Amino acid sequence: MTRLVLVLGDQLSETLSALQAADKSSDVVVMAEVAEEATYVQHHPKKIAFIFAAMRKFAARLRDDGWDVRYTQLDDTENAGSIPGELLRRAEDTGASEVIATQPGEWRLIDALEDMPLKLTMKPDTRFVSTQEEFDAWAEGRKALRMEYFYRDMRRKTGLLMEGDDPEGGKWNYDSENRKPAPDDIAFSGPMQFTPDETVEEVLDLVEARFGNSFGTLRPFWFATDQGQARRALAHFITYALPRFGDFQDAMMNDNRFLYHAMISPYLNVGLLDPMEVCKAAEDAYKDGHAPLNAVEGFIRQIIGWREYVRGIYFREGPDYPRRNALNHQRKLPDFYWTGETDMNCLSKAITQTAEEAYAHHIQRLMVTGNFALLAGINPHEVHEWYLRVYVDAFEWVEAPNTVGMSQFADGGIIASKPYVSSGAYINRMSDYCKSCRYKVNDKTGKDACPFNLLYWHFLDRHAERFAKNQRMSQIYANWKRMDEGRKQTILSEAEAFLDGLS
Ligand code: FAD
Ligand code: DLZ
Ligand code: SF4
Repeated sequence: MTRLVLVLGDQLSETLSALQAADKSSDVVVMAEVAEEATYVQHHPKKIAFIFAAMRKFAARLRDDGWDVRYTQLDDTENAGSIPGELLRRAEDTGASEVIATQPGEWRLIDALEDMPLKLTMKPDTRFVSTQEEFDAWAEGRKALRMEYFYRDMRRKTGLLMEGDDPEGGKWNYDSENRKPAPDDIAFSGPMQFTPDETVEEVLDLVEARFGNSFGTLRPFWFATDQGQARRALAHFITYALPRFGDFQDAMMNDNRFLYHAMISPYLNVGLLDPMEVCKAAEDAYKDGHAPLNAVEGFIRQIIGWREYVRGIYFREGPDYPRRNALNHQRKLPDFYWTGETDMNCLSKAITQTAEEAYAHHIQRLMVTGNFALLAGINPHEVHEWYLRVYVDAFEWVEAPNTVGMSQFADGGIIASKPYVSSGAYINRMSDYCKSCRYKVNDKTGKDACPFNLLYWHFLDRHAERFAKNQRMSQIYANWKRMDEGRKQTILSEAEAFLDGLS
């Protein structure tokens, strides 16, 4: 009896559990470009194009491999418009009454599949280092779910950078060596870029016609869209950027959008790259003497540490997680998040780059756009939707914990032990943004004062009850307490005036 095998746009791996559980000789693979997935938030056009192009190429690969693939393009007249709708239509065509799926990376779609009037076998997504059972067992009974301890377990489990039971080099974490400020220039030309082939060009035309008015520019489009290209992009990063990845991981520059970052998150998240393949390539670079330990450890930690950990949190915390708002922040997202039109150079640069590339690196997301939203008290759900829309690598399982938890502290401190907030001084130390800004980063008050300086104290003051007792913040609160009362009032009233101006 024929069964339907669902392959979603971020499940483009031959090792997918649904494919492994199916029978090539009798089952039918269903893949569909559908309006519901393309519009549940208004994604960046580059993101939609990346997913559709990679889906089309993966479908061709499965066909070459002998699978019967029923692929629906967005503009097919019979397109039912949603994943469950497409499965029902294909069930009618083929007489199938059963669907094999791999668990989607979003509660919304899990619920939609479970509500279908078809028998559903939902397999776990095995394209991760950790299973959810493992994560839950690790989390159970712990007072604090700190990533570092989970990461150590993942090192032990994978054997990556281990000397027997001990970490390579004697330390688990080399982060203290990874905080160098922006260098004068960067010796890496950026991620490998690919000229669109016929399949990609067709998708670009479709996306331009249907989603051309969304935030962000579609062309030039240079992402890898199949496994072979993604592997070349990875090899390019390992050869030319990994050795310096650690040193400048937190740096930001006016004229360099990628620094030594990998730009592989989209490829990992849709399944064109496997996390262990990526980490082993990095480990080999260390063993061959090509890249130093601080770089390789830092890079591997992002993948088997942070990436796995945020996924564990998303599925452990449940569907309400993206709606949490522990700090009761209610302000509307400022319009400049959609235009980049602000005198604050750091924000303008990060947002313009986001519009053009559908990419910004971690510190831009956390310490520029995220930091500002948190300091200004923007509603975290609006912030979450912005991040989910604008980045090519954004899928809820990874985006929501990073935004709602790490960046906006809206989960009340599950992920972050203290809020990631800073004044302009941090941005000035790590970037060259402030040199060309209309505001003065060293001015704490007055018409030229950097807004981050004003909002920083405003945030700390309005949330003093919650954070003053936090040991890691006691020094900052002591500084605030010591400050002259008149100066405090000036800072607070200038911050209020700035916030009023936002809306
Ligand atoms: P590199 O800096 O080169 O790092 C290598 C890899 O490590 C990345 O490709 C990624 O797979 C992984 N990684 C690094 N940090 C994280 C992290 N915190 N969580 C998960 N994986 C990580 N990452 C996404 O993949 N999708 C998102 O939607 C997303 N949203 C974010 C929202 C906010 C507010 C913040 C602060 C971070 C977010 N991140 C997200 C994490 C991180 O910013 C991106 O993974 C990274 O910028 C991707 O670029 P890269 O490949 O050049 O990363
Ligand atoms: C993000 C996305 C988009 C834009 N379009 C599709 C699509 O048309 N068909 C599809 O199967 N998947 C798409 N995706 C990815 C899904 O939204 C993703 O699988 C869920 O959000 C779960 O992570
Ligand atoms: Fe950003 Fe302030 Fe620096 Fe301007 S001065 S770039 S607003 S941190």
